[in-house]
Amino acid sequence: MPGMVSELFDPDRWEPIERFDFTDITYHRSTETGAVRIAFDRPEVRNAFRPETVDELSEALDHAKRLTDVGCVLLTGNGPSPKDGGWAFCSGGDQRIRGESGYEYEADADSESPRDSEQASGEQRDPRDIGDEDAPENVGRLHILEVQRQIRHIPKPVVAVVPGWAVGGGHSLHVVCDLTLASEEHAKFLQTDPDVGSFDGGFGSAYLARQVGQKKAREVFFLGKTYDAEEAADMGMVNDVVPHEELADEALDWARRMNEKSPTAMRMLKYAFNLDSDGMVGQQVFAGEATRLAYMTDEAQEGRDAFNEGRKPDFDDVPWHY
Ligand code: S0N
Repeated sequence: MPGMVSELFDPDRWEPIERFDFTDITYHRSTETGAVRIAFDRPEVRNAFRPETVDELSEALDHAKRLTDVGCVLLTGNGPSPKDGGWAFCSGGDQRIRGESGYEYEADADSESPRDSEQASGEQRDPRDIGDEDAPENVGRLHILEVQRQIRHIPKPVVAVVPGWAVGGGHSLHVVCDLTLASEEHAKFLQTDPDVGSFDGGFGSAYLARQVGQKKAREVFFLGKTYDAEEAADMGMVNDVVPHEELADEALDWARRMNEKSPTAMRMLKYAFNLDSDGMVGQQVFAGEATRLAYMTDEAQEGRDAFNEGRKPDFDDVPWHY
């Protein structure tokens, strides 16, 4: 059906976020609850990502972070493939445009790509343009890792909604999400990194090992077995499995449930869960949140006011809590 976002998409429950003109993803907000839906939209290549895709994903996540009435991000893949009906969450880096040091932008500098014309009309910033004419146009990039960090640090849960293949860098993305919901019939989980000479030595492997244990994580990478949704749930890397037709409704239901909870408690919990696998960066993020809360107290405001008024702060009425 022309213009259809995905077979698993009810246009009555979502509205497009129109300030962006994305080509590789779709981006919607719920008409019912504080949730956004970000979906890979390259079903003909099992939703493989190219640098353009990663830029768009990054922009959408940054936007979703700033939506103060949104408490949940659903990350999924549109489908099925118009070529063969196959479903995918994401099949990782697009191997067709992998250069010598990473993934390369497809449009060359002279081409009139949609992004180039947007740039000319001033509609949308091109993330490649860093305002330096001497900068090389097409250096290989691995910036999906930056997106992984965005998913870790966005102060609201991100749910991987997996309608089909989650492979390679796409597998790592589901690993890094807070929760994973999978299609009973079509979801499949596979690590091909060592088949194509790449390796996610960060969250994709080490954090996976925290989820499924060392032996299983090594099996995922070293043997490259394919796991169906039930097997992935038994291993501990998938939270729940639902019939394919119910996947989108169940995901929105999860979003609604999480959106009803205390925003502060949810962000503090997310950062608390992250802390022991984020090292001092995790401590910094958690401490930043503690500082934000402290700033809201009379005590901190007295410190600010005293400085601005050129007097000594008066903390006499502040109890030393125990
Ligand atoms: C997904 C698989 C298992 C699906 O198999 P199936 O269902 O049999 O479909 P196919 O016929 O194989 O595929 C349908 C069409 O889609 C194309 N396609 C699929 N995946 C990709 C892809 N990743 N890139 C480009 N095209 C893809 C097929 O070619 C086919 O096209 P047509 O119809 O024209 O023939 C199966 O397709 C599969 O195994 N795909 C490859 C999966 C893979 O190896 N992905 C890359 C793994 N590596 C990464 O993702 C690295 C990511 C990364 O950036 C990174 C991150 C952290 C640290 C390092 C790195 C790093 O790159 O080094």
